[in-house]
Amino acid sequence: MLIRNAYIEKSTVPEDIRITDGKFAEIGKGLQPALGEEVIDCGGKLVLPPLIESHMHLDTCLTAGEPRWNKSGTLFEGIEIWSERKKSLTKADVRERVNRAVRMQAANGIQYVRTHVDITDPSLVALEAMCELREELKDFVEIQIVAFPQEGILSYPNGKELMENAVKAGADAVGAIPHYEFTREYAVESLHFAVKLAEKYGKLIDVHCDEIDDPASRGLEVLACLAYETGMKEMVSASHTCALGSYDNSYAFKLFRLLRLSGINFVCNPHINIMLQGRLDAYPRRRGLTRVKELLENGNNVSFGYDVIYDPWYLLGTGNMLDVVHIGLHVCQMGGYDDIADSYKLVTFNAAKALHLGDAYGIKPGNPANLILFDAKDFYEALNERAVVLKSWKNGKLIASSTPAKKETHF
Ligand code: 17E
Ligand code: FE2
Repeated sequence: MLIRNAYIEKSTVPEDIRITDGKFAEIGKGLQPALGEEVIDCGGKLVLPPLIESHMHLDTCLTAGEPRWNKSGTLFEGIEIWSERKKSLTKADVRERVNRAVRMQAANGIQYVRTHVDITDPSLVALEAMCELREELKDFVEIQIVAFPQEGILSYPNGKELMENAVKAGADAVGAIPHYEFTREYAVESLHFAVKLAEKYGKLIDVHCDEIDDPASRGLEVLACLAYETGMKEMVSASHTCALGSYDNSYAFKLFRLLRLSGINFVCNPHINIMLQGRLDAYPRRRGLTRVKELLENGNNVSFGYDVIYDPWYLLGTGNMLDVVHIGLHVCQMGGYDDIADSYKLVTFNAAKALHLGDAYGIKPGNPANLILFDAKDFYEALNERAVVLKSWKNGKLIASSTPAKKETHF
C-alpha cells in the first residue's frame, strides 16, 4: 500500500509512505506505486503515529449514575460510589463497557491504552476480564494493565495479597495510592511494597501519587527516591501528582533535583483534576494540577491522560485525546506557539516513553505500520478544529475511519 502526499508530524514537505506486510517499508518524496499497489492520497493532510491514552480507568468507564450520582463532584465521593458499584461487577458487565469504551478511543485515533484496574476487590473480576480483553483486542488496541489499589494497599483488607495476586494474574504494572492510605506511615510502606513487588516480577510502576491538594502529601519524594536508588528510574510513572501544584516553592525547588535524578515519568490528567481538586478551597481557588511546564523544563517526561470516560468521578468524557490536550494547554497555561505546535507529543511520543513502547513506536522503516491520518494540515489546526481522524491503520490494516461533519452557513 502506498500512502501519498501526507505531512508527517511537523514536516514542511509532503511525503509518501509505503507499507508492505504490515510494516513501514519506505518513506520519502515522490514514491511511485508498483503495479497493482493500493494507493491512498492524503491530500496534504497530517499523519502521526497513533495516539496513546497513558492513563485511563477502563474498568469504571461508562458507569456514571450507578448506583447513584456523584453530587459533590469530589474524588472521595467518587471512591465511595465506586465501592458500592463494584459489588455488582460481573465479567460480562466489564467486558460490555470496556468493549464500548475502547471503540470510542479507537475511533479517535488511539491504539494504545494504559488502564488502571481496581484490584481492591477480593474477586479480582475486573482484572480477569481486562486480561481477557487485552488478548482479544490486541490487533486493534494494545492494552497495558496497572494493578491499582483504589482503596489502599495497607488500608484495605488483604491489600498486599490482592496486589501480588493481580500481578500473578497478568497485570503489566504495579500501582499504589499513598494519599488515600490511613496514615503517612502506611503511605510510605505502600510505596516500598509496590516497588519491591515490581522488582520481584519485573513489572513497570504507575502510582496514583498525591492526588490531593494537601501540601503535606509527599508520596512523590518517596517514589522518586526509590526509583533513583533501585535504578528503576524511567520504569516508574507518577500519575496526577496534584499536591506538587500546592507545595511551597522552596520545597518544590529542592524536590526538582531528585525528580531529575530519578528520571521518572509524570502523567497529568487535566480534565479530572481541574474538576476534582480545589473543592475545599474558598477563593482564590487552586487549579489542583501538577507543574507540567516546570517538569518538562526539568527534563522529566510528561504525558497527558483522560483518566475517565463517564464514571463516578467525572460525568462527561469522549475518549478523544484532542480534548485532553486542548484543556491541558489551558489549565497548564501552555499557550505559546511552540507549546501548541508541539503538544501532540504529550499524547504520542511522551506517552510512548511512559508506556515503554520502545523503538517500535513511530513512523520509520521496519516498524509496525501503525499511523493515523487527521483531517487537518497540521496538529495546530487539528487541535483547534478538533479534526476527526480520517483513518487509523494498525499493522497496515484499517481499524477505524471517520467522515468529517459538514458545516455550512447560509448568508
Ligand atoms: N480513582 C482515583 O483514585 N482517582 C481518579 N482520578 C479516578 C479514579 C478517576
Ligand atoms: Fe486515575
